Amino acid sequence: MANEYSADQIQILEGLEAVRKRPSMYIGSTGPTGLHHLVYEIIDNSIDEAMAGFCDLIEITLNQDQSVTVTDNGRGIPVEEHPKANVSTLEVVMTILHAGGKFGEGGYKMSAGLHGVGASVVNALSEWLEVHVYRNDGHYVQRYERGIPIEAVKKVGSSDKNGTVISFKPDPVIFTETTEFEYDTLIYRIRELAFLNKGLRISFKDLRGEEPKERLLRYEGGISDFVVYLNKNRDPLHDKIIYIGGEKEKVQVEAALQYHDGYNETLFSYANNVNTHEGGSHEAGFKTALTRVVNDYARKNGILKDKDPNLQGEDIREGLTAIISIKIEEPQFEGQTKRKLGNTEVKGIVDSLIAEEMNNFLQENPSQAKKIIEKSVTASRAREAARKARELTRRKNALENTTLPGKLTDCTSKDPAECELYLVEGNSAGGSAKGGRDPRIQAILPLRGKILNVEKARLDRILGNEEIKSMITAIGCGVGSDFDIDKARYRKIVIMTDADVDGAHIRTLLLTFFYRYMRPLVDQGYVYIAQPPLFKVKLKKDKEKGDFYFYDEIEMRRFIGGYEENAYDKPQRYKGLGEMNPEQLWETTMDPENRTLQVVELEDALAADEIFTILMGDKVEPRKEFIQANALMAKELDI
Ligand code: 0RA
Repeated sequence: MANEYSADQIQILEGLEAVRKRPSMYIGSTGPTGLHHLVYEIIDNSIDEAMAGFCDLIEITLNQDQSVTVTDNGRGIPVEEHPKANVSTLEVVMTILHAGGKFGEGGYKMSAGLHGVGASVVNALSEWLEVHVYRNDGHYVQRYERGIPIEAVKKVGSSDKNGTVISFKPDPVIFTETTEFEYDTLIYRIRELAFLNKGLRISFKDLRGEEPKERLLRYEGGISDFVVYLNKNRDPLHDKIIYIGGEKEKVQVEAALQYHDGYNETLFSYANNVNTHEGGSHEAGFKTALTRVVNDYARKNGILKDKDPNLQGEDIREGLTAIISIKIEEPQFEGQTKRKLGNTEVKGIVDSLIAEEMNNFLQENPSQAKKIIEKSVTASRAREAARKARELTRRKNALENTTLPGKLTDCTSKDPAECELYLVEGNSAGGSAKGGRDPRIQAILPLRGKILNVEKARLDRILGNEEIKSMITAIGCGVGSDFDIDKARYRKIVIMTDADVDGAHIRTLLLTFFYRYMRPLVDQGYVYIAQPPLFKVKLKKDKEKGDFYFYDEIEMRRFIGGYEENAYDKPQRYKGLGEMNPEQLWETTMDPENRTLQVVELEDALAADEIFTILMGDKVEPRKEFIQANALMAKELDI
């Protein structure tokens, strides 16, 4: 060996280099989202082992040194010499790209992970990573630094248990923004995995704070428990969760559903534990089956008469909370965010399973069937009313020959890729924004007062609201099922509200609206939140004379701490955007060269749904609890 690298080692080094050079290609980003993907990637391997039936406990621990440990009681990654590579299979799995599951014998389901890139990518992006394998009565270890093995796999003792323990510390050289894991982000995904894998125990420990936190998640009811969880702040129309499960042509299908008395549809679909929020063949199969079966039942039982038109899918899904989860050997993920299931054969499989079971349910539970169908009929009437209302405005608009709302100050460019729409709270701030903007690419739409709470209203009422109407016409992509993102007139939609309680409230209302009715805008990162400064400090003294802006109090105090007290005027706290003149607003908040915009990321649909139903729904108790549990937010939100 001496100083020469073998062909295998060269392959490893080249692979590592590729990953470290372009980490985003493998994990999406090097921001917080990418950082958390590292953990999901490692957990997914253990989940695969559980899906194969060899593991029933996974433990995830956030350690004090910012590393994380994932333990499972599966078979243990094979440590025996790899038939081709001359080294331990463990080393191959941990160092060669895409080597994850190919080395097992059958049954081992790969690529539960979205990126499906495997442990070697996590290894390459970690300052260090250590694996312990318990298998064949032995305890084996290997350690790596930035993906490179420090020594060969070593047996360090004997053991009577089986399993794999992987600890790693993300490399700060790669994750320059942050290497700190967020408890809330991780617990949502972990809970989701526990729901999706019935009976699996997943423990989550956080040892970083003064008081260690620990939770054990295990749902014997699987996705039925998931529906109970999602509906806990809603009022169900029927007690029993409808559960459907079956397998056909090696595709496992599960669905759970329950109606509530609200108006929103909450449908989460999964393929191999990946949230397919762009939908796909499983979702299509589910929807067609549900629509057909409910219509057939309604006709046979005289609820729909011959002359009545069919109920539409969206009517039947009003107030529906449903999970559909399928497991398939070779999932094809497509779409803009690779979150759409492509496997065409799945549609028919899901359709036939759902149709049969759903039909049985309706036959066996006539009183629940009646409630569900009555609700759909009401929804259908409301939809018809909304359609008429929309038609009327369209006609009116055509007459007046102004399709765009009068309050909109549009930009001159017509290229959506460079256009930005600022949704601004109140007229006075709207005035400053108009004066300060770049009129070529920045449009301003002032919103007066509070917009309607869309969580509590049906689409027809929502569409009657002036503020919402003007927003929809300005953006140009329609709404709800008519929504078409390709018609967006702006690529950035920026919410600019005051940094106070009312501002936070309006922001939440707008986000709820986008989330519920213009979801692709959020999924594709079109929605932003402007970050106006909170403080201004004016330095009086000679050289450094001028205005300085700060976005939080700590930053501002640190700054004035560096000066004599008489060197500056009393710091000014901006209570509203209206207090800033156009130049100041431009300089601090709107100038693309200087501003910071926060992109709204709701990758976690589960978390978003929960927060919106709590904050915007009817029930007061959960809202109080939420606010108490999130004391910091309570200062911001007036609800
Ligand atoms: C390949 C083959 C076998 C197990 C595994 C991979 C495996 C990988 C991971 C990753 C985390 N935990 C894991 N547990 C198991 C099966 C080898 C055999 O036949 O025993």
